[in-house]
Amino acid sequence: MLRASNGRRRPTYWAAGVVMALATATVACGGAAPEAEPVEEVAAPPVEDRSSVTPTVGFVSPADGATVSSPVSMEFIVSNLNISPVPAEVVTPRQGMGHHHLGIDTECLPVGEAIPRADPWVHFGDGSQVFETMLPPGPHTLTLQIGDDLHVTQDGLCTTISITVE
Ligand SMILES: [Cu+2]
Repeated sequence: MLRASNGRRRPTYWAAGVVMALATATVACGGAAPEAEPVEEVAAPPVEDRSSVTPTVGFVSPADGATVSSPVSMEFIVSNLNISPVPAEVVTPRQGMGHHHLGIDTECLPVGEAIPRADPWVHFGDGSQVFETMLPPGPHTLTLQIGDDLHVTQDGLCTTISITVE
């Protein structure tokens, strides 16, 4: 029996390398609304009850009516309020946060007004509570007023003292 070896090559069947594209596409079936992301409950900052806790601002020094020498050293204090540097970007002022403003020879501004960034006002947007400045001899009025992150004056947060520089 003669084997057919007449050079006829047997066809080689290569397994077709079919790459099955995994159907990762979870086809969005029309009508099926995407599941809503679970909303994390964020506790709202506690609203300060000002009926029992009233924020105040004042001078630690100099004392009202004091006679001092120049340069005049000042120290500010608040209670029931957080003194904080102003954030780089402010959209909404943070509740219960503020910074000092010193008005030299001027009175308290009305509530809800933006404190000017100009004389006679000095902003302490870095959150500092001490200051030293030269003042000419004679009587002076020093006004300390809190502004929020947008430098807007707040109800009840202003005080004025009188000093004499010798
Ligand atoms: Cu300010």
